[in-house]
Amino acid sequence: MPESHIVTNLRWSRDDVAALLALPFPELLFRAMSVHRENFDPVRVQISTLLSIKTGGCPEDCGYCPQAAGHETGTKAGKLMEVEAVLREARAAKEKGAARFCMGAAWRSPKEHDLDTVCEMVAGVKALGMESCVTLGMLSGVQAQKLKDAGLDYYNHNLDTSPEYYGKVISTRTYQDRLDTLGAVRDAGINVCCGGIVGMGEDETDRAGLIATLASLPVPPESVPINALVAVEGTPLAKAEPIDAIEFVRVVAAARITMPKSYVRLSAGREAMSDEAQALCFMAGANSIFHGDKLLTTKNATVPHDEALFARLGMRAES
Ligand code: SAM
Ligand code: DTB
Ligand code: SF4
Repeated sequence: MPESHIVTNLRWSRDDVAALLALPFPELLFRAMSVHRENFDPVRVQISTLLSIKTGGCPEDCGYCPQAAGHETGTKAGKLMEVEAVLREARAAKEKGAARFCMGAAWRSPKEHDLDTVCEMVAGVKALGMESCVTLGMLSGVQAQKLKDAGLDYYNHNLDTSPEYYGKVISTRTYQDRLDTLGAVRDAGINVCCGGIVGMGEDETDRAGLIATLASLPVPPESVPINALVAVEGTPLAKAEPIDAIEFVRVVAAARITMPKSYVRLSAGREAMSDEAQALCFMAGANSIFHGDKLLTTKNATVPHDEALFARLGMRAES
């Protein structure tokens, strides 16, 4: 692999990424750490807070997701929250140090009147002086532009896994559908937040395929969430073998090396992860987390636990 790949954003092949993932661990970590400090302050972590603004009852069949209507997970389906209730949560998140407020809805794609309500939420979050992010499913170009006009900073839309493994996890939409929405978001001038999930029974080639696809998008995502599957009872992936912590760190390191200027978010799965594994992820270049006791429907690492971990590691929230 040419050295130049490490500092410039040339396209990455799956083989390039597979070669990174297979490096001796100290070598991989050293390269990831070097790229990280060339582009970021390695002790600073961007803090986002998540809120589920519309929970459950989703018509899609994503095999990992507790919110799919077809999975019996005990997740109660709700209506879209009121704007004021969402903004109360945003204010509380700001007081706890979050710089970005991310709102998630269990939709295949937003209906027009719901999108208008979400636009009000985005404008309200912006007015609080926070960055805004939403994840609402598939979007048309016109819908993306509406969100941009409301002041949206980031749109989260994950590719989740490799193009080849995708159909084993989700049947109600295609990889190309995902890429089309990412294109609409990019064209509207909104920052892209796009990553995936590991620990869904995929192999190393699939992990390489995911990272290579993300790094080879026309413009790499500004934010790359790497989720460890939260295996939820009642979903088809409930019994998936948990990902080995070292394998997980390798994926974080590969994301950092291939997308040097992107924020890499250590996303779902921190609750089940040891402090030592999280520390390795931060060393490997993860520089963003979800902070708060809940993700969308599942538990996150608790706020006091994160505060203690940051203190032990001498790390700080990005202001
Ligand atoms: N419905 C929209 C969509 O799928 O694009 C937005 C919400 S969806 C819950 C956001 C992302 O959460 C998914 O793309 C997936 O990557 C992640 N996710 C969902 N369930 C998860 C789980 N059990 N473990 C880890 N990540 C999960
Ligand atoms: C992302 O990549 N992970 C977040 C956020 N983007 C929307 C969601 C994680 C969800 C974990 C399962 C749940 O809490 O329902
Ligand atoms: Fe629906 Fe999103 Fe869950 Fe898939 S990941 S079932 S689209 S809420």
